[in-house]
Amino acid sequence: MPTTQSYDAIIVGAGFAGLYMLHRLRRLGMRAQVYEAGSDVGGTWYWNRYPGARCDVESMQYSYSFDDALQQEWSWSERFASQPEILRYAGHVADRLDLRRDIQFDTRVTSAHFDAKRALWQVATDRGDRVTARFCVMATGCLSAARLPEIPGRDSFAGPTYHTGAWPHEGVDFTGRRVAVIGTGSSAIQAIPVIARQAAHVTVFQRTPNFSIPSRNAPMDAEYENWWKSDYAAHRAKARAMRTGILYGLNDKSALEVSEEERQAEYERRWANGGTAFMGAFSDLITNRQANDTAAEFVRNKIRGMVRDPKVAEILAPKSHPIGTKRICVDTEYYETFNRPNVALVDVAATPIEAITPAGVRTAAGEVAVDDIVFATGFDAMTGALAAIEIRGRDGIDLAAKWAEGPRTYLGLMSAGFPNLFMITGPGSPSVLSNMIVSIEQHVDWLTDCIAHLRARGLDTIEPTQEAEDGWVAHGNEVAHRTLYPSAASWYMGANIPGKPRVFLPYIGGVGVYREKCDAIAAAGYEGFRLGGQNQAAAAE
Ligand code: NA7
Repeated sequence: MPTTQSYDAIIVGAGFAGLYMLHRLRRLGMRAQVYEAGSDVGGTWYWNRYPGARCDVESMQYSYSFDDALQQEWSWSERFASQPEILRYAGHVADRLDLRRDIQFDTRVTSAHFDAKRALWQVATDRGDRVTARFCVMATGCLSAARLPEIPGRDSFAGPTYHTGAWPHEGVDFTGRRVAVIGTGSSAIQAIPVIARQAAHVTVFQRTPNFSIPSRNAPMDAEYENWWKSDYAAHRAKARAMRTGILYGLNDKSALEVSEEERQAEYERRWANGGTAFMGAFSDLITNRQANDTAAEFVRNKIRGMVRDPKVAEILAPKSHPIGTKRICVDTEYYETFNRPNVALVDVAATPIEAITPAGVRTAAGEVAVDDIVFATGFDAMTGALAAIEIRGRDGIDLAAKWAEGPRTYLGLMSAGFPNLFMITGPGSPSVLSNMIVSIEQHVDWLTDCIAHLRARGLDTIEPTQEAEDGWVAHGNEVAHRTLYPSAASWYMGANIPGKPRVFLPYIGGVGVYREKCDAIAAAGYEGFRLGGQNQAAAAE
């Protein structure tokens, strides 16, 4: 039934960000309502149910830290948690904190308009809800707008098609079937080995090869779990100060200052240990091309060693971007999968996909007949979910229009002209370059303190000044261009979406540094923000 209600806050999304936000706002005594498009909590982990889906941050670190009893009582079964286990964890948290009663599922927010006279957000949903709230929190996720490529004939395919980011809940049985997988990003790299073990045949269509590090996933080591749990608070505190919000060994030496022998030994050690910590092997891998080349060549040689057919190995070995400048992948037997007799690789860079036909995929080299197509083609990252909602701030200004040349935010938390509209892990914050849960907790905590600050002073609104926003955008660009990241055509740069402006979307200054900046800004009375009462809000209209 449609409702007409007013709340203190509307939260859009019931992933890890929305769940924690709801919890914190309730603790402030606020009435918050969550709208969630899915039928249950979990966000990314609700939608991405493809075979092999797994987190590439270690499970002991990919969990909430705000509640010690919660982190002590929960046990992860593996070093890297699988999607079903993370989804169970999200459900457990929702039950434990009794969150579901304030979440309306199967409901998409369609618009959010700011009423400057009343300093209220008017929010509408696809279920006919029309509600108002002082605060509107976009907990919509960075990688939640799944994207299908514009390939001619895409909808003419006669068989079933799937997107990794919107996988059927009942699962898919590929037994005896010929499957095409389009894309070789993190999702494909996790899914391909699992699908290949089941399907009759898999053809992988690769446009850009990616660097992937073996996960060395294993059942949880009891001693390791105990090490974390025996001093969780201290370990978490260290993680929060790290560049990525993940506690792992960072070498502060340059790759170029050590001998070839020491360099190779360091790479070997990290390769054997597995996971994204590989990129911490030396301090300058993301800032110095020559240093980066040594790591990239190490991984290329590993690929050459794992893949039996030298031609296939060369196609799989990335050469067009520095390692780490596209999201580094973590896998279980990805490269080895190409040694299987039932797996074929098509180099789409050499022979582009021309069309999808009723029978399969046609490239410049010919048609490959398949029964199923898996699109592992990614997301409209960081801005896609926000752009899908009609968001209008002061004077009817449209957020998507304001961001036509790229997102503009202050701290990745707010955008000028949109009072009381908050983004959790928005563009301009470390977000996807970090352990998402660490960044989510930091934003939610900061935001909760900010709202408490306003309430304690009888203030109604907060919004960034134009100068503060311009300064933050300039700073974000400046820091990004000190690294090798902008040189890759990645989704970090918006390069995977035709027509999307090429702007480096997340903030690369590091989680620890960023947290200090946010805290200093709050301590200085929310420097760079304009705080106001209702009258000021109306006067500024
Ligand atoms: P990604 O990393 O964006 O990967 C998408 C893949 O799909 C990538 O290999 C693309 O190649 C490929 N792609 C996209 N469009 C096409 C067309 N038209 N033809 C051929 N290939 C195409 O998405 P994922 O879901 O794997 O991972 C997203 C993030 O989720 C991941 O980084 C983790 O943070 C979790 P391209 O590189 O653009 O040439």
